[in-house]
Amino acid sequence: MRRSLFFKSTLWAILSLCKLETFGQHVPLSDPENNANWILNENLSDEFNGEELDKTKWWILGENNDYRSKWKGRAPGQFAPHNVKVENGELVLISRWDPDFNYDHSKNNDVYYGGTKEAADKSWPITQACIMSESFFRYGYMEIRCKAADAPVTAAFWTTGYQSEIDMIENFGKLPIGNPEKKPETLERKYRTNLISWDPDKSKDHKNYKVEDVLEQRVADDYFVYGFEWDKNYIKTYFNGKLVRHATREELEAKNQWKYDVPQELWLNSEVFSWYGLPTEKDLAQPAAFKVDYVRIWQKEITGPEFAALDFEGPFHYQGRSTNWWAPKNSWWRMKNEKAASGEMSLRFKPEAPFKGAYSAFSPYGAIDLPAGDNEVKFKIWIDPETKIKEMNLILNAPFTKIPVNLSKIKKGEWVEVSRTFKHPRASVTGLDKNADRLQIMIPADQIKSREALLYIDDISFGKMNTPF
Ligand SMILES: [Ca+2]
Ligand SMILES: [Ca+2]
Repeated sequence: MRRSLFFKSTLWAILSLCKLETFGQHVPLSDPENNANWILNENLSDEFNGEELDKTKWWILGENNDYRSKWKGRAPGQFAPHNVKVENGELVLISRWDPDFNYDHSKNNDVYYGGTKEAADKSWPITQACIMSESFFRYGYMEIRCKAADAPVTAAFWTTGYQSEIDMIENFGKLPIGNPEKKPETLERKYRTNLISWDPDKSKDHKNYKVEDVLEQRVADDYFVYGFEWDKNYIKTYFNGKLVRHATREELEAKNQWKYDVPQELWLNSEVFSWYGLPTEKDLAQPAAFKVDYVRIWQKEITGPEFAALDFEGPFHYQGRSTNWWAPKNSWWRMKNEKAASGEMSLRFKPEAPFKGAYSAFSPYGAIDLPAGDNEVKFKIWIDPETKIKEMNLILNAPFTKIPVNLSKIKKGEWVEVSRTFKHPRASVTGLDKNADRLQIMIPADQIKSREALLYIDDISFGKMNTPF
């Protein structure tokens, strides 16, 4: 028995090694010789060959009723964790008719989850599935092998980053029974790719980049490999390894359609699109499955999961997750690549009159972890020569610590390093909710003494910080 056990475990070890070997040999279908020297980013790639979803890479939207303030789905469909499975070497994202689900009593795009515009009445009780990556990356070649659900739902593989979205695929499986919206049959064969700008300052007539290519087969008929190359100078799309589209940065910039130099995180999901027709109970008589054999992210050099968040180069990576800086639209704080003390990005403050209230940008809760006692904060600031601002504040949330910074004596028109010492009464409150520590950068409106204002902030650092960034 012992011998046979030894033999089995040796065989298992050899088989495992073979498997690793095979894994290491994956190359992009579009570049089988790997002439571009692609390196697989293991933080984001997944063969989905395990027993369950790898939670170090992914999180499930709605698990423990936590959506991390991201999105609950496109109503009436709501993302629900019981619709995410890993089985037979695949990620399976289910859409189902689900009248027993406890829908959120809120609206998305003016429609109640599980209901209609008028009522949260479970008249459209549809639950769906969504997972997101725990880390970000910047530039690369992304490939997915998948089969869309054979139902009136989407199969989407996409990314979001600061004010930007890349929909590598956003395909639609099947027209609803009876085709109430009278859509053409080709919809079921469309390979759709979009670049969406979320820039709050974009012009009203701004048009996003949206392209469609009609395939020979329906996207739900079989497994297909879709590829998207995101380079700093171009984008390319591929179908089963063959180039489909190529757009240069120059072409896209001419239409203000290039916003995609910031780190992105991955999404995999199914949604309902009411404008193509919502699924009915008959359409979802069987749960509909969007099946993903693998997602592979290659890069020419691996980026992330750590980015220089306090230098505004990307999201914070902390407690196993990644989150960006955040500022309300009317706060006028924006991350920009216009003027940087380091890297490419900095935080711009350019408010529009009339000035009122206070303007703040925020790190995520839990991303700042400082010890108790004496500490020092340093940052770089560039103030426009015409701008007069008396004071700004750096505010730590928990324990509450306000660090006023007098700006009136700072030399303008050049990057200046500012340093302030402060006393932190206790160690930062850790955690992920609103009780945890975070950094707020705040300028009260009454401190702005010129008709217009413009400044940039970069390279924030603390003398003592428990979590290295
Ligand atoms: Ca697989
Ligand atoms: Ca920077």
